[in-house]
Amino acid sequence: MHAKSSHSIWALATTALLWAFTIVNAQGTAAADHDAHTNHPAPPANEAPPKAEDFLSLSPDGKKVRIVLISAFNGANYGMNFNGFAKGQAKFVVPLGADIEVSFTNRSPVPHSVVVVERPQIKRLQMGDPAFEGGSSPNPTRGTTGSKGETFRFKASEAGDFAFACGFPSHAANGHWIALEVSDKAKLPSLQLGGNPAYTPAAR
Ligand SMILES: [Cu+2]
Repeated sequence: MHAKSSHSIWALATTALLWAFTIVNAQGTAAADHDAHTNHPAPPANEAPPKAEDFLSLSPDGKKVRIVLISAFNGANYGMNFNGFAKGQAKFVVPLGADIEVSFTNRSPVPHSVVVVERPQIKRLQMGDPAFEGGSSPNPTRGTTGSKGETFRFKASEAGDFAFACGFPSHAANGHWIALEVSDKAKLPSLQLGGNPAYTPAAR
């Protein structure tokens, strides 16, 4: 009797433990799913192909280069893209000395930002200070999830190979960057998207 009773208690305890484990496990799975969803959100509904003329223009007096950068433009590279491109597969060229105005928006709930850096910086986990004074969105390390947009301006005062990189830690190293060349030969800015011919806006 005594032995049987203790066996029953043991069986009950085991059952209770199994229940607890099942519940915890179910919650753990739900949490993991939630994390995966947060880290890799479904591609935004916008699957229209990117058009270069939407991202590059000249001010009416032709003196200012206007650049539009949109993070998570589509699902490319898990949303870690600018205008649908990652890993340097889009390239802006701007003339040396040009005044640049960048309008940045992020379509994702995952924070992103923009920092202009020298090309080798993209391999780092932290982007550090911008290569040109003013050349980043506010708080690039924290990034933004706001859809209202952020504007910043800088002068392309040195020729060379640069990048528009995301300043959120580890994003650039994971491909969240596109190329920026400051050219002492180019007279007009241009933008090449993937394998398409480079687009040059007409001076108006
Ligand atoms: Cu990013």
